Amino acid sequence: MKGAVGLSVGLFVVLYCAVLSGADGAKSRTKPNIIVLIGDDLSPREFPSYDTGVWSSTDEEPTDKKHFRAKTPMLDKIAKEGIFFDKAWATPICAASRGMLMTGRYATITKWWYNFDYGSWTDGNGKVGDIVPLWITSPLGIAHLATAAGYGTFWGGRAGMKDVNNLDKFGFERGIFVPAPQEFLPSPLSDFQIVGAGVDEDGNKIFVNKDTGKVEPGARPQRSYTWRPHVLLLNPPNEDEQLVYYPNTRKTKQAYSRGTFGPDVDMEVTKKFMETCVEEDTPFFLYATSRIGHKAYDFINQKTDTWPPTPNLSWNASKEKYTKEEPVISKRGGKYRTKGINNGGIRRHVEYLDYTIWQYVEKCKELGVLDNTVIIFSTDNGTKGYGKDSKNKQRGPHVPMFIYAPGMNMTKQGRSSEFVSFVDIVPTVADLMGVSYLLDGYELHGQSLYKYLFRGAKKHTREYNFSYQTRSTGHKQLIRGSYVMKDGGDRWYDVSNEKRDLDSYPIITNWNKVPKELRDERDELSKVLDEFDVYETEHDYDPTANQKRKKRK
Ligand SMILES: *[C@@H]1O[C@H](CO)[C@@H](O)[C@H](O)[C@H]1NC(C)=O
Ligand SMILES: *[C@@H]1O[C@H](CO)[C@@H](O)[C@H](O)[C@H]1NC(C)=O
Ligand SMILES: *[C@@H]1O[C@H](CO)[C@@H](O)[C@H](O)[C@H]1NC(C)=O
Ligand SMILES: *[C@@H]1O[C@H](CO)[C@@H](O)[C@H](O)[C@H]1NC(C)=O
Ligand SMILES: CC(=O)N[C@H]1CO[C@H](CO)[C@@H](O)[C@@H]1O
Repeated sequence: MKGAVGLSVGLFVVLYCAVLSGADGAKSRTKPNIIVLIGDDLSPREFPSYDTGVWSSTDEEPTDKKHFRAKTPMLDKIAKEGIFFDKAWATPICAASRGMLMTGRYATITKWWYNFDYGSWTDGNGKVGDIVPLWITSPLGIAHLATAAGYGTFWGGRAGMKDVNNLDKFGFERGIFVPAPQEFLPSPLSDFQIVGAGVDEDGNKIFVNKDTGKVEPGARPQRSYTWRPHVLLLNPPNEDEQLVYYPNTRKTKQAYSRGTFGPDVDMEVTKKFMETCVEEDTPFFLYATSRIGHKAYDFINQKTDTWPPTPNLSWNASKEKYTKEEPVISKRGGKYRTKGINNGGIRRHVEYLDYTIWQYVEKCKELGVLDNTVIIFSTDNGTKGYGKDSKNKQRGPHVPMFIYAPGMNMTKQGRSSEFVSFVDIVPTVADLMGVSYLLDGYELHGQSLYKYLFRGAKKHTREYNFSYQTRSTGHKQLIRGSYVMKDGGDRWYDVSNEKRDLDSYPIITNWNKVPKELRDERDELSKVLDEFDVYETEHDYDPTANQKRKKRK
């Protein structure tokens, strides 16, 4: 395992060392394996289990046409045998959501307010950075807890941490990043790329597709994360470097081609890690941050801002088995010929996530650990372009969430209308791993789902859901309670009756005409908004903050 983290805050060095040498460091097979899979930019309505009656067509417009609807046999099964939440909230944007998920804290502490809006910081040497790293604001992250609990930790997919030189500081033992963050030098391997090639006569920047040699009008620099992907491995076995480009072995080099699909590479490396953990009798924690669902440049059809093709899948219902076609992509005269792949679109991405979950389940079965594994599936924020205004109602922060733990006696099944937030994941996982005591005196915003999911508690204790939206145009807070919801446009809605589409809530214009409980809840929620309305005063990171937090309790 790679070593401890050099933290700038004295107290936390002490805490962290205590954690690493803690009593729970012992390996134990009784601890459940945990898989957290996060899809990218997909709203609940894209998942048939939610039965919203409406979903996205390929061109982002809402539709009820079956042709555009994803088929998700695995998630349909999980929705029945496990649990799925219809009021799960993240934030309207990926970096802020990932910050919440990895720390259990809101942006008031993480300082990860928005994709282009982070707190700045001063390190021990007085140097100021523009983006304070999460491992500074929140030194006890999800992987630190897992490591302390004796888990093997793996991070697969998209890092998105703005901190590529310090990926080790997040506490993961191994990882695979598809693609490597843009800040990295282009891979020396011939992955698909669009690169700058100087300027034209009028001084406009020219971009060239390296594979076709063609100039791409309106393009910007791109590295592929789907076909022939740009991949980095974190601490791969038998390598000295911390970050190594994939493919890195004779076998993987031979197999690497235009028909290599990023999520498949990701899965292959992840499965090896699962095998190693089981062989070593170590429980595993997988944090899989897929880019599936994110719109991108489609190198095969040379289209910008689309959901690129995926390998064809077919499902055999009686065998509960997916079969994937082996894709072949060849080039003739600047055009690609393909076999075994579809035309892309959002539904194909949702289906590939379903296939991904099926693969985890199958691998766990094969390794004999499925009855001791918890799978949590969600996404980072709503579908891109949904309403073309992520300030609109809950479209930004509202995400699907499924939890499946066959063999662990979940005391709840089916659809749940309890509130659940991304900040609840850290305390839930800590309970499952048996290390929640490490969080004593450490300020968290999340509340564990453990008693609700596994001990028969009637309700999850969260009374409302809260989220941020910040942009250069101003700081917005979104909140939803049992009766009312405020969106990023400062509009209030009556949400006392859930709508089938999870969206068409009536706006409240006259508070005198609504029942008293709505007004009362508005007043309660307004107090919470005030309490967290510290964007102006607590935007940046204060190096003494963690010490103060520790002392408070
Ligand atoms: C599914 O699997 C069963 C059992 O092996 C087989 O009989 C059936 O033909 C398969 N169905 C399809 C559609 O391939
Ligand atoms: C794979 O997808 C392509 C494009 O959608 C389609 O033409 C082909 O028939 C598919 N193959 C299978 C086996 O579904
Ligand atoms: C989700 O985040 C992406 C950026 O990652 C953004 O483009 C998209 O509009 C967001 N979706 C919603 C509904 O806010
Ligand atoms: C689940 O419940 C069964 C039957 O009540 C029991 O035998 C088993 O030990 C329980 N498993 C766990 C992990 O609690
Ligand atoms: C239900 C819920 O999330 N309650 C929390 C709301 O926020 C306050 C302030 O952080 C907490 O004290 C509550 O536990």
